[in-house]
Amino acid sequence: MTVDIVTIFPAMVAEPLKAGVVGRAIDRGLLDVRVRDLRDFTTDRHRVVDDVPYGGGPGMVLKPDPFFRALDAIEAERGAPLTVVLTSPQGRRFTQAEAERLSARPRLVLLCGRYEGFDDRVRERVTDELSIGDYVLSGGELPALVILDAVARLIPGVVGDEQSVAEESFSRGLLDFPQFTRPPEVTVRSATTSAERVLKVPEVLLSGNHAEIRRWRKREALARTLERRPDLLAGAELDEDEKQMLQELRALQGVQHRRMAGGK
Ligand code: 9D3
Repeated sequence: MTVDIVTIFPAMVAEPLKAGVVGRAIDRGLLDVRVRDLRDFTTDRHRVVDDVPYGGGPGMVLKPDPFFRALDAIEAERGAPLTVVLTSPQGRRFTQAEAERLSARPRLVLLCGRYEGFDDRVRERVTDELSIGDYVLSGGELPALVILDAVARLIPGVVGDEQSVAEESFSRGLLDFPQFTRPPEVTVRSATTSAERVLKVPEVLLSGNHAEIRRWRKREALARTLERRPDLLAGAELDEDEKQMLQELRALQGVQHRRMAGGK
């Protein structure tokens, strides 16, 4: 897959690309990423990328023509068709399903916004407009990195088996089960009372009984999802065993809630 990131702050995205899963995918030739400075596609002496909004108002707007020239250059180099993603607060929410869709595209372009946004005519060459969530950022560079990270790990060979197994629970629509590693006991001091407590790893994980461990993990993943993200359960793919467990957990949770509320 080829990815081109167009930004007025190339340094903001270049460094993070070298680290972790994405960096390794690039080193191994599974991913070909180029960061392009929008200013390189201006034609004036001062390399101006922004201008005042027509109709007045505060702030600046990114000019359309540097984007058009950047897209022409990318298409000449990479070929057509391009999947052109505009990062913007007005976009559809970026989800795992969107990441899966984009990971099947051979040529991706990520356009990063700044200031008050883009001249609306840029959208003429955009195939997808995406937001990463309902909070205000100062530009599209971090969203572009978020999108690339989520997409890259879905490219075959980028992430080893072990992580794809761990990811199963999320793509199935559940939160992860709790994880533990050595040592089997740790002493912690409570943040609030300063009292010392010895925290043990759940017995079942030390038992070596793998069937029992699998069931425990299923149940914990379901319990956490029910507690923290019940909205996910509507879209989750559950087997019969899990549906049964969920019923039990719901009954239990009902009891706990009535207790907490001090109901009679
Ligand atoms: C909707 C807010 N706009 C009206 C005043 C101003 C504005 C705020 C932030 C315009 C652009 C930006 C920069 N943000 C992005 O480019 C952006 C973004 C975000 O802020 N949150 C979540 N996802 C994204 S994707 C791109």
